[in-house]
Amino acid sequence: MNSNSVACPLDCFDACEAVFHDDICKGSKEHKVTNGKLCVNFANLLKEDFNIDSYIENQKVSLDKALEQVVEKLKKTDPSNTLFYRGDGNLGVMQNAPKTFFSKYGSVMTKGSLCDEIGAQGLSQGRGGNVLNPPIENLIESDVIIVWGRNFTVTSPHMYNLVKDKTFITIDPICTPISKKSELHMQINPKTDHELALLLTRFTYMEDAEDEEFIEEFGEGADWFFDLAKARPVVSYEATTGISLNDVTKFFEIIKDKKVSLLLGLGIQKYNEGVQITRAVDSFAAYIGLHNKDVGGVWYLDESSYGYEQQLKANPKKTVSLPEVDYGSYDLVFIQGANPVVSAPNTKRVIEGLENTFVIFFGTTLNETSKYANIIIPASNFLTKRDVRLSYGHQYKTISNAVKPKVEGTISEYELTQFLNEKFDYESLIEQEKILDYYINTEVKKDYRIDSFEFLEELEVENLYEQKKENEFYFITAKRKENLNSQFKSDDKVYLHPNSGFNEADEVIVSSKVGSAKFIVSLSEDIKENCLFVFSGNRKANYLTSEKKDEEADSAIFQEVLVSIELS
Ligand SMILES: Nc1nc2c(c(=O)[nH]1)N[C@H]1C(S)=C(S)[C@@H](COP(=O)(O)OP(=O)(O)OC[C@H]3O[C@@H](n4cnc5c(=O)[nH]c(N)nc54)[C@H](O)[C@@H]3O)O[C@H]1N2
Ligand SMILES: Nc1nc2c(c(=O)[nH]1)N[C@H]1C(S)=C(S)[C@@H](COP(=O)(O)OP(=O)(O)OC[C@H]3O[C@@H](n4cnc5c(=O)[nH]c(N)nc54)[C@H](O)[C@@H]3O)O[C@H]1N2
Ligand code: SF4
Ligand SMILES: [Mo]
Repeated sequence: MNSNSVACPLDCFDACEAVFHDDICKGSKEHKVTNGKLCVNFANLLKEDFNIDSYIENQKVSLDKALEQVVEKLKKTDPSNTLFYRGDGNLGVMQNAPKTFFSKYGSVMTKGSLCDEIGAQGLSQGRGGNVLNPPIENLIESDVIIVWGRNFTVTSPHMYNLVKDKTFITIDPICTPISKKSELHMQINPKTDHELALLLTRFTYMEDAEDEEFIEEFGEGADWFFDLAKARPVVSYEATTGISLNDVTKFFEIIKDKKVSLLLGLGIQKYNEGVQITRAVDSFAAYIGLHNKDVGGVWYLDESSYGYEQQLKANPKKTVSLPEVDYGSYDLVFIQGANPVVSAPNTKRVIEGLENTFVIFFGTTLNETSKYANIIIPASNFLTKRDVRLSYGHQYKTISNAVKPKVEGTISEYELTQFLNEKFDYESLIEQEKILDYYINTEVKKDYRIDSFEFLEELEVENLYEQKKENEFYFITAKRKENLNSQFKSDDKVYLHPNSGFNEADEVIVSSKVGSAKFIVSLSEDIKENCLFVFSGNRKANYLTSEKKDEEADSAIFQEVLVSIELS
């Protein structure tokens, strides 16, 4: 074990390892995925202007004073009227510590996610709970990689580096960097992936390409699924999905007799019926036989802590759906590692809520959300605290050492939890070393093979294309190379196709049923003509999105929205 290793704490598939030496961080050569290189976001993080000051009502105070105030406030408030809200600013396992205190204290907590939960449930339903990724070697050994609703080169640059010589097929409404490296780019209409899955299933049958062995041994309901696929004339899918039958034929030419991997991303699931849509896509994958193979398989965001006994376990008494959180309905809200003013849906509603409650913000930086905080507690930065980082992209874990002395006036998640436990006479946590040693020393056996597969038998999706008016656009958000969600300097423009009728640098007001906001236009051929594109982390994007949760997973549906544009 390298005592100079540092884990990148950012929410990213790669979970890279850096080595700290002479005040410099370099990409570890021993970590298979990192392979000696770090990315622009890691560089951004090293340059980050970390907050080291505590504040009460915008006045700088000592950390002791701020903590004293937190305790006093918590003691005076009815715990059942408080909310604990955690984001994904740092994915180390030690981030789970504060939640254990707030669960004992009795705060309401959140369920669902702003991220991957919809897709995870879609996969879980068909596979009897097993949503594990195959080992990365299965990907490396495959011939063809289908990238479906995933911005592969941007959101996992190191995993991409391991497979960059493969043949790619991309299914995405946007011309992404990976689509440009692909043999085939199916520029699909948003929220029609379930239809494409059915069309591909239909062709699989016509091409005699179904995996009879898998279906026979593990599958249930394959006939029903196939019935769904043939319920509509093949040509009718062309108009709705925007994918030509020629492209479908080409798809089968490319994958014929090849070892195939499928990388699924968030793009297919940010919708009200995202669970069903994901399950339709996974059912196609099962039909064609991608599961349970020695090479290839289906990858999504893995359950990174699978197989570990949770060392920092919280048992909340009451939970609320994350996207629908109504901050103003609580007397006190504790926010850790999050920036909901930018990252949660319906920004106007979030701000109004935060203005109407008492906010304690615990983060490494000041951000759009900390502006609404009554108390700010500065968290110690990643170079100054120990941690372990598990990955949702691959099977390797990364150990983070405290390679720099703690900055005076900051406090780690573990220390804050111990402090609060003591003040409330709660049992203290076990030693941090023991928690970390458990994660470091436990080898988890992950079996990605599924015992049974239940094909999707019914599909009920309200199509956005049926609601969309001539002058409206689909609203697409995807991650940006130089940002990690809302962290670091953002690009706040809207991107439109040159045929959209707008000009470069136009000032426009974009409106949805939820709200509206002003943006500057940038034109790009990469955007599908019927789409308006913004980067995730755009400071105004979520003025347009609805807080309504999806139909099954208590999660955000950032793309269940149509927008119109006018010159401002
Ligand atoms: N550089 C960088 N890396 C990151 C992040 C970051 O902010 N920056 N964030 C991290 C996080 S939190 C996560 S969850 C992961 C997410 O990683 P990804 O799953 O790659 O997430 P997105 O960038 O949202 O990519 C979604 C893709 O789906 C496409 N898409 C949109 N709508 C549809 C649709 O209806 N159908 C189809 N087929 N495609 C569609 C988009 O154009 C986009 O290319 O990335 C992680 N990695
Ligand atoms: N429209 C739209 N909205 C989206 C998305 C989208 O695709 N479209 N993507 C969604 C996704 S996938 C995600 S995961 C969310 C992410 O949204 P959030 O969970 O809000 O994460 P970040 O934007 O990264 O904000 C992280 C904050 O955490 C704090 N932080 C960083 N490190 C630490 C630490 O070590 N300790 C503590 N205490 N705090 C720390 C920093 O102050 C930082 O500002 O956004 C979602 N929002
Ligand atoms: S690729 Fe992801 S995990 Fe690796 S250094 Fe960059 S942000 Fe961190
Ligand atoms: Mo995410």
